[in-house]
Amino acid sequence: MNVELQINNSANPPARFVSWAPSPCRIRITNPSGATSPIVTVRLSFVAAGTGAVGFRKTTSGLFSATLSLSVPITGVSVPFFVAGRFGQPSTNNSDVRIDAHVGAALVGSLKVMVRVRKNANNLTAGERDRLVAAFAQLNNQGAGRFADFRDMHTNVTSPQAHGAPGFLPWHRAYLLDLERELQSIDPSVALPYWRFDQPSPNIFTREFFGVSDSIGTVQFSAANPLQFWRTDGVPGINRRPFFSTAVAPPGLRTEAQTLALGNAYPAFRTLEGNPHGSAHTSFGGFISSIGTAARDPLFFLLHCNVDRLWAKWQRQFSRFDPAVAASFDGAANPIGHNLPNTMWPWNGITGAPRPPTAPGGALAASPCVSAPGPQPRVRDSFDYQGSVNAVSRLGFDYDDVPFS
Ligand SMILES: [Cu+2]
Repeated sequence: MNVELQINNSANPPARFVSWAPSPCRIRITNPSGATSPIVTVRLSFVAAGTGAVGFRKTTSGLFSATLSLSVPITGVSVPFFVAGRFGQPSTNNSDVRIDAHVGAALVGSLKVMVRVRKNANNLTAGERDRLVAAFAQLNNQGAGRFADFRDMHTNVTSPQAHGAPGFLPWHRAYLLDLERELQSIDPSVALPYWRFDQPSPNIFTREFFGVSDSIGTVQFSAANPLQFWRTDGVPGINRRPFFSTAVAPPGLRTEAQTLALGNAYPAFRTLEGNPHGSAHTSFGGFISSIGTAARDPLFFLLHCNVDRLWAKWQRQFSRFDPAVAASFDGAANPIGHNLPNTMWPWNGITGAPRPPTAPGGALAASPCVSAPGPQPRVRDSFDYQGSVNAVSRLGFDYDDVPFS
């Protein structure tokens, strides 16, 4: 007997990535030989080859468990189930969890998955760190790669699409997701990590990772670090001048607890755009210190990943995943691109005032694992990132310290 397991309802190996949010999966019998009844009991379990661990459940609610028995008809009809990463036990390497299907003592199917979530960049393994910088460097490709589109999405001209209004958080969530999917198309084991700018993060500011600034702000890398070839706007290298000791956190930033205490309605929480977000940017001189050049520094994406994580934590704390709940957003009449039903530039391809004159990069990258937010996301499509309000809204990422709601 043989079964086929599909993760994220796909037979495609690139779809074999899970996070804390449940992945819809299915199983069917492809070869019924040896079956003694029209319905076979198949038992799912997993074997950990590394740090990753998963759980199973049969229905859209209820607890996950380490094993699951399913009644599967020999006709070949698919039976649904769900897999999720076990919170606190993400993978460090691709395919480090093997899911097995047994009928009695016989192994009838098996495949490998990764519990892939966004982690604190300060705590990555050397392997995770090296794969991330390699993917970033390849996306940049010494200035000739697709990274140029991401740089061009975030400039002084395009700034009103993304800043100073309620769409700040939804826009940057889509922006990070688009970049992360491009990194994953280079190396699917990579997830964008975050820089917890309210905590010391000495391991980020090393020559092996995001570099060490010299006295004039030129970022220095080790001989093995491919970020040494980084190039943007036709100019080699990164200029970044920390105004703080990189052994500690920058002073004067709201802590995570203070940020989450800004208020339970979005208009209050959104003031994080100034502090800690803006304060984290201006804790440096150089590219990352101003909107027009910030995206020339790859560290920018780790800074923003933490801003997005703070939003995710706030959403969880106050149940603000549903854009239809008033306090989840600021429903006033906002500029174009900052209202829930508005499509977001540049993915909508719209050019000409009040949108910017160009729309770099085309549609938002598709994922092998999830269908949302679609190629031309609206502001409202950024909210329900775990699909906890509506499963089809799941965006396919999670944070190591933000459980599924
Ligand atoms: Cu920005």
